[in-house]
Amino acid sequence: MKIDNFVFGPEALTVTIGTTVTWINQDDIPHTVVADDKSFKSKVMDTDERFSFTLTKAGEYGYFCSLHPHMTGKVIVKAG
Ligand SMILES: [Cu+2]
Repeated sequence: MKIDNFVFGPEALTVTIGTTVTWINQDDIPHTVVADDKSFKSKVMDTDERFSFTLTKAGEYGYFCSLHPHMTGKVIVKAG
């Protein structure tokens, strides 16, 4: 997953249980990745920093950037 120009790309990602998702901040300004249900939460990522999280439960995980709450994305986790 990348973060660039205030956008998470792709906006929605579908993975299977056990997948580790990595977000890379390719923007010129800091961003975070925070799940709506707080199941994952990055620190503030500067340019080229990354955050990884392994998804171990099926479901839909909406997330946003806590610095720019209009930035949102979603990870859909399906049983393998
Ligand atoms: Cu942001």
